[in-house]
Amino acid sequence: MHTIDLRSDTVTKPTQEMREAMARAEVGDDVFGEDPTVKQLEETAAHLVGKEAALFVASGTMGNQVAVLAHTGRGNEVIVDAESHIFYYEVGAPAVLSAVQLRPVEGLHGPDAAALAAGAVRGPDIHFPETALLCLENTHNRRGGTVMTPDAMRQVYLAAREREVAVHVDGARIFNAAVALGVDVKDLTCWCDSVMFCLSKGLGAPVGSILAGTGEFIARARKYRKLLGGGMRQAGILAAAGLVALQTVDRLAEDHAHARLLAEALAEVPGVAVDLERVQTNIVLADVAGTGMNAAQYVAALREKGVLAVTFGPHLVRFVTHRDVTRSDVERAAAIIGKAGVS
Ligand code: TLP
Repeated sequence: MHTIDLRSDTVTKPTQEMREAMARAEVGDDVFGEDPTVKQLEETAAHLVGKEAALFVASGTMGNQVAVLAHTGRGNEVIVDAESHIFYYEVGAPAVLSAVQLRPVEGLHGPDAAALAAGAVRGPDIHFPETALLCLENTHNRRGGTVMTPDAMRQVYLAAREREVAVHVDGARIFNAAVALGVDVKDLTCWCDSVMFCLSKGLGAPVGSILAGTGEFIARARKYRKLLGGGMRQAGILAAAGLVALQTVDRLAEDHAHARLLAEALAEVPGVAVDLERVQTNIVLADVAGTGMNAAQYVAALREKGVLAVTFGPHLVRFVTHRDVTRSDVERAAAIIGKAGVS
């Protein structure tokens, strides 16, 4: 019996179609601007999210950090949600690379986001750092894959713009948000100055993310990517898979249906609490405190039975659905989780 890997949507393997596209890809030296496949991916991606230009980067983390570098100056402050990936999971990179200070704000992903954003922007006091940037995350990973609506993003964007603060969106899973909301992704990305999205998560490419924004911003970002050692040469090999990945956006609805199925089954397990309202895309967070196990013990018990998940807090476990888990895998995982030893 094969293991059902629900640790992340990053674990998907490239499809046959991607491998064939990679093998066929026309390539060149992208640092010289000569890789036609990378160019095609960047143009396609920019068009898709309604921005002037885009940059192919090695990872979501690199995309976010290049954005922070390009939007800020030394000593600036960057407003982020207190549970954001940029604050929580990027190894403190804004401090190391951009020499900026992060201002984690609780609730920046919630209904009061615009007011909180407005309140967090610093005034002219001599003691204060200058606020240069505000980052949103959509969907929000640590908040269970929950979506931010176009209207909520618009309000934050307007509040920031009024105060001359740029907005970057960590849209690692922005297409999950668009599909869940039933909107064009542009209805979300029009409310920001720059957006990063990942090709290597739900879209299934082996490697890579996109940073998009104005032409001038992307020109600066390109230089910062080089500074970070992210100038890749015959990267068309990777971009080719990214182009195939971009054609699979609609399939994400399937992952969302699978997550719901799993969440509903988990919610029935004694001792496990799932907030079903927050299961909006492909992520399920389960609080296992009531089982008498902590998250690490629970994850270890699941692993024994062939289901992989990750800890997300002392008692919080995260499950993520993706292309490489089928409906019957999810049903089997649900049955395993419901059984003694793990409940
Ligand atoms: N998230 C990973 C881990 O780092 C937690 C995952 O398994 O979910 N923004 C968001 C919202 C993300 O969830 C991630 C990856 C990134 C950025 C970074 O992308 P990569 O892993 O490509 O650097």
